[in-house]
Amino acid sequence: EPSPETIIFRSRFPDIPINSSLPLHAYCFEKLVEFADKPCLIGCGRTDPVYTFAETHLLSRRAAAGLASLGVKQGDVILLLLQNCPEFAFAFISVSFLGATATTANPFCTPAEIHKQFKSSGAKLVITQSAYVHKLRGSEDFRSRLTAVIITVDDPPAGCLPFSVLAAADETMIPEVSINADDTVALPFSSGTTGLPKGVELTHRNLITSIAQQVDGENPNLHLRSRDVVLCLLPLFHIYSLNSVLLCSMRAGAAVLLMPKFEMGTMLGLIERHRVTVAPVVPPLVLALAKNPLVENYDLSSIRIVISGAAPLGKELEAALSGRLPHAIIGQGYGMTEAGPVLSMCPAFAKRPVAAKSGSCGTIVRNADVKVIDLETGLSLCRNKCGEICIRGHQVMKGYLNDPDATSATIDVEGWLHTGDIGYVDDDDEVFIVDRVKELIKFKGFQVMPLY
Ligand code: AYL
Repeated sequence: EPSPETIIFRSRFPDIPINSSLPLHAYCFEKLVEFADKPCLIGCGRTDPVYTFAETHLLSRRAAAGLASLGVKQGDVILLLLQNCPEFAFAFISVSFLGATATTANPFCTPAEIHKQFKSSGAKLVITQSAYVHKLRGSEDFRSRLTAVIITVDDPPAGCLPFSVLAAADETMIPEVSINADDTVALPFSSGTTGLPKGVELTHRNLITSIAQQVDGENPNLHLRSRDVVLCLLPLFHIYSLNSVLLCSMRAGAAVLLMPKFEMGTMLGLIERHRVTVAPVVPPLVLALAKNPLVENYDLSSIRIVISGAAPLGKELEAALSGRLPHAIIGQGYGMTEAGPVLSMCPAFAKRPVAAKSGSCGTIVRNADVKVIDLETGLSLCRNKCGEICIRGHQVMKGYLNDPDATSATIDVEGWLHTGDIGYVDDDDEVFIVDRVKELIKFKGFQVMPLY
């Protein structure tokens, strides 16, 4: 009996050429000459330091040379345990230069959770803040790993090195490495559809493809311009912010405003002061922006795009925020760490915008296939029928680190990533999520590590 044809859905925008043979840092800074003197990173603190694209590139190269002088080699893993700060960006890009891998962890995790990630990722070196060093040293096992160096971005406690050892290195001393597009550059942790947190191997090719699917081409799905100021409030240790905020902005020449933690008044003041134009958020932040009376005291008229992702956004909430920000386009992105992460994005964010329906997660990203399968039979379903969403493309993770069983349970032999999300694709190629079959625990849009 011949098996029925698979029903495949595509973006409502045409495919684009994507050159994913570059290393990630080279792709992100491909237009360095054009953007050199433009702001790339804006820190916040007493002074709001600004780093241009040229300075960001230089400090990342110095960090790469500094890490190399501390013994970090191609293929090594370093752990970033940081709130949002410019050093996060320097360190992440430096890892790409070295052909190494960055595993990113939430500094609010417990010492046991952090230790578990440290161990299973095989990290050799940690970049963190002095306030979190006790979380690393609390563990007996960590102490016994003599190779682990700890660097802090602020004043280092005894036995740790300051970030200035990296920032002061000679950028011409970066070792020459030959980076393969399928080498892992980022290793975020996710529970996926099955059980405990696992390292998600995202390669240079995966991330370049995902960034390109969002911001490249003559009609980018997410149109970031070099005069945009993008709010980076969501934590960079999570792939949503790392990819869609930091890396997409770098590629597009936009400035990123880095906020280390959420505080409503501080955020509103920064949006007003820096004329933030793009605000990537999660639904609880949409709620705060829509309902908090403090908002009335600030001028938020610079915001032209609000992206909500990582959890469902109710129609009423979307409408409430729209009432408060009448000039802004409010829409959703739908992602999953393992999917590189973006599966769909609001078409109203495009350079040539197309209105999206309220409640939709946007159109499928370009250069990717989506199918919706029946949970019982596994057969693909037609439009407007609910089933499990599956995606295929070069943005999908290489696999779970050292876990071939979990990988093959998530990515099938034909390359389809099974999301564990239930939804459908409508007549206009818009994706709607209605439910979840996996046991992923989310709080305020972010995964909660289950107890081991
Ligand atoms: P993870 N609506 C409903 N559920 C969502 C949405 C959404 N818009 N986005 C994500 N989810 C759920 O790995 C869904 O269950 O990555 C999905 O399988 O922490 C799960 O969250 C994945 O959780 C963007 C926009 C990234 C969003 C993201 C989300 C990354 C969340 C980049 O541009």
